[in-house]
Amino acid sequence: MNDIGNVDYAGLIPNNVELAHDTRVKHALERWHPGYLDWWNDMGPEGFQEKLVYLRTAVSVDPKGWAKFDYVRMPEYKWGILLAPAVPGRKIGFGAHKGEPAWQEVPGEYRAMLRRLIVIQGDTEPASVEQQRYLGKTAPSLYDMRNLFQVNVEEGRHLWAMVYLLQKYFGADGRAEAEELLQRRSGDPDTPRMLGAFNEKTPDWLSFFMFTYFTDRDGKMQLEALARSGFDPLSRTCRFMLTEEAHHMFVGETGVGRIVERTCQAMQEAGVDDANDIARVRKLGVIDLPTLQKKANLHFSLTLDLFGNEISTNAANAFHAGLKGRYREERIDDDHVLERGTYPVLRLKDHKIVNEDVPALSGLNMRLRDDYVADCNVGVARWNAVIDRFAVPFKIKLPHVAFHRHIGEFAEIHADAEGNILSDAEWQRRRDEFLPAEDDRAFIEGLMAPQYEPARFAGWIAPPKVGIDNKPGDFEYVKIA
Ligand code: BYC
Repeated sequence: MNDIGNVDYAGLIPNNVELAHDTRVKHALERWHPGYLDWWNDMGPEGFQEKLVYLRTAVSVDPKGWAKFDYVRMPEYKWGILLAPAVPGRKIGFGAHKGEPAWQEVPGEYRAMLRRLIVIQGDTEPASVEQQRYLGKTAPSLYDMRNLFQVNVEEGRHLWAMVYLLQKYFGADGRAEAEELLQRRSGDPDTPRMLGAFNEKTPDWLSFFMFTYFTDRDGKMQLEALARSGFDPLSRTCRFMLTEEAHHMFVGETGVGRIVERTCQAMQEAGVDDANDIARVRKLGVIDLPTLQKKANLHFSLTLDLFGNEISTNAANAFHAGLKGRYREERIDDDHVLERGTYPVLRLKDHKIVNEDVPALSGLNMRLRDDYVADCNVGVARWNAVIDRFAVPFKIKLPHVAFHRHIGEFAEIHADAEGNILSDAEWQRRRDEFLPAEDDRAFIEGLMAPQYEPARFAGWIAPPKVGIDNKPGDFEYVKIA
């Protein structure tokens, strides 16, 4: 066994779960592997599969040095099963079982609920790879292409992470679920992915950056909540996934930030002061800020739907059972049981949006969503700081939570970005003010020409401040030739 850190890196499936001694699960995973590769080849990045990509591979779970960078062909990426180290004597931190030892096996009474959470989490991972399938063909640089593929292979690894839990702890049902995770397809009318946002298209690179900024951040929040789980293998799995997830949000935040920077710079060079003079800005070959705002509105609102209903018995049950906690549960100063107490939630009452205190357990989806919105605003402030640096009078702003919703209380109304309720007719008339319209989409798609020369970037995006793994600006992140 070639042990790098605490990871068995020698076999087909690198792991730190002693797979070599767990023949049942090892065989189940080995049987699943060819189907996974078929899925990757059919639905993973289109083209470039034979190219060498400078990727990081997790080879350890040591927080100080877990990744190794090297050129790899994507189908040969070592998708492994890595759990964060066990915390000796870990106790369940919330719910009815608070203070009891964390479970190492699935508690029978919660089996169905736990399986559902793991399957939903697992389903999002391949879905995002499917959504991003065609982007390599229009990559604005080799640096960006490499980041896309990095995100893709890691989402693939996150699927492995959930499949491991299903196959190890859920027997025949788990194996069936693992198969189905390879069968569903993003956007397919007959076999769609489970959650709405994962059936949308990611047609261009602005969408990709918005997706990795907003939707991967839902991933962060949900993984943070599952990392508190009383089911210790899920907790440890999610804790390690979070280390990888950080890069995905970095790609999103810096991607949008670099587009903002390039737009402001082009405006400054051309002496265009009015950010709303869309026609003049577009003539410069950059993405105007109002269109960028509309894309943010779209991706933010689609992602809010992923937090479920305002009032949720599922969320209450999962917390009560000790399966899914809150964001940074251990830092919250309360009893961690929540049988008393309330949480303020925005609701629709008599066709008005009002704040209502609901039982804290029922409002857990909204508590996580509020934490999410606060986290989103941090990066938005950084984008605005770039705009300020160029003294352009424009501010990017997250829309109201009632805007453009398909799940929950606000699904039945239309609201503008400020949260004013609109009639159906008014919404139809003004929709294009808030969301990308056909001509916006066509303009952005028209900009998406590939730039595959090392050190070169498409004209609508600024280069990054630093390279990946501290590589110099002309580094060949993907060997295209
Ligand atoms: N679409 O009680 P409710 C990521 C269903 S992203 C369709 O409010 P709950 C990633 C719901 O299933 C993170 N259906 O639901 C990011 C329920 O149906 P059933 C993924 C929806 O359970 C980028 C019914 O409506 N992980 O990792 O409280 C790239 C009642 O709803 C939707 C997780 O989500 C929807 N949007 O909340 C790659 C964590 N919303 O069961 C990866 C696991 C609700 O009554 N999932 N419904 O038939 C959960 O914790 C929860 O299931 C949810 C929903 C937060 C999703």
